[in-house]
Amino acid sequence: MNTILVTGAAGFIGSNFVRTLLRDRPDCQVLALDGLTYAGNLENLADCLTDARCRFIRADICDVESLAPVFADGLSAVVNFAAESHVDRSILGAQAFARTNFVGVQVLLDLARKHEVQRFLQVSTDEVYGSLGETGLFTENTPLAANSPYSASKAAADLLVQAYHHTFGMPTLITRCSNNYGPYQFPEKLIPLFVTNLIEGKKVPLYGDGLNVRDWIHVQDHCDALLLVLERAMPGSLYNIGGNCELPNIEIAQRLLAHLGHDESMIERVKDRPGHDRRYAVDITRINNDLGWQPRVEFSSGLAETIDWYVSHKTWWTRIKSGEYLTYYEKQYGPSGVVGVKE
Ligand code: NAD
Ligand code: TDX
Repeated sequence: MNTILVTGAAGFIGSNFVRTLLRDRPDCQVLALDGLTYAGNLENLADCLTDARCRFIRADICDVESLAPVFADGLSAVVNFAAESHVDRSILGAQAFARTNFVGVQVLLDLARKHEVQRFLQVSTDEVYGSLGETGLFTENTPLAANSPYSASKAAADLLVQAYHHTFGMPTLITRCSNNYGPYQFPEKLIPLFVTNLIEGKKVPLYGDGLNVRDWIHVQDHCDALLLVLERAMPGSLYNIGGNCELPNIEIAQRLLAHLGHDESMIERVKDRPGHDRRYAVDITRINNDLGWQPRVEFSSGLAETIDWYVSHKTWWTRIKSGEYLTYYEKQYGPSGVVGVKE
C-alpha cells in the first residue's frame, strides 16, 4: 500500500487534498501531519479521520526529532502544503514565514533524501513570479521576482527544492498555483472573509482601488492537478496550475454581495496592502500538454457552491472567528498531548 505524508494537512488545501486521496485512491494510506498553527484546524479533517487509512500526526515541519520516526516508517511520497500562507501577516512579521516556508522545507528535503522517498511534491504559488502589468501571463520560465515576504519565502523554498534535485538527483516536483477558493478556507482570505462578514451583516474591507487582479481556481481542480503531477510528472519538473479565470477584486466583491442580497454600501474602501501585487495570471499550457490537465469547475457555479457551503457551515467558521476551534485538538487527543499520534 502507498503511504503518503501530507504536511499542512489541517489547512485549507491540505485538508481538501487528503479528502481527495481517500476518495480517489483506495489503495493509499495517508499520514496527515500538521503543526496546528492558528491556520490549522483539525475540524477540517474530522470526516477523513474516521477512515482507518488516515492517521493524524501533530508535528512542526522544522522539528527533525518529531519527523524522523514518521519518515522511518517508510513513505512513498511527501506532499508539502505546510506554510505560513497569508500575505498580510507576512508584512506584519516575516520570521515565521522564513522559518516554516524555508527552513521547514529544508528539514523535509533532508529527511526525504535520507529515507529515499521517491516523490517529493512542493506546493508553491504563482506569487513567486511577482506582479504582471495589464498583459502577459506567468509561464514556468518567467523569472522569480517575489515581492512580499510570503512570496519571497516560497520562492526561496522553490530554489532549495530545485537545488536538491540538481545536486542530489532527488525526485522533486514543484507546482505553482493561482488563488484557490472553496470549502474550509480560513476566513482571513478574500472570499471567505467577505462571505462570512456579509452573513454576519458586517462590511467587507476592499483594499485600494479594488482593481488588483487574481486568477481564481477551485480547490478541487488544484487538488486533482496535484494528484496528477504527483503520480505522472517527471522527477525535477515544475508545473503552473491556474483557473483561466482572471477577475479584479471589486468584481469578486460585487458577485458576493449580489449572491447574499447586499448592495455596494457594504463595501468599505480601506488603505491598500503595502507592495500590493497588481495582477497575477497563469499560463497552464505545460500541464495541459504534458498531463492533459485543465480546470473543470466553472467559476460562477464554483463560487455559488462555495458561498452556499459557508452559509451551511456557519458553526465551522463561527468557531474559528471566536477562537473556539483552538480547543478541538485537546478535546480529541487529551490535555497532555504535546505531540499527538492518536492510538
Ligand atoms: P493554510 O494556511 O490554510 O494551511 C497551512 C497549514 O500549514 C495549516 O494547517 C498550518 O497549521 C500548517 N503549518 C504551518 N506551519 C507549520 C509548521 N511549521 N509545521 C507543520 N504545519 C504547519 O494554507 P493553504 O491556503 O491551504 O495553502 C497550502 C499551501 O498551498 C501553502 O504552501 C501555500 O503557499 C500554497 N498555495 C496556496 C494558495 C491559495 O490560494 N491558498 C495558492 C497557491 C499555493
Ligand atoms: O480583506 C481583504 N481585502 C482585499 O481587498 C483581503 C484579505 C484581501 N484583499 C485583496 C488582496 C488581494 O489582491 O484580495 C486579493 C486576494 O487576497 P488574499 O485572499 O489575501 O490572497 P493573495 O494575497 O492573492 O494570496 C493568496 O493566493 C496565493 C493566498 O493567500 C496565498 O497563500 C497564495 O499563494
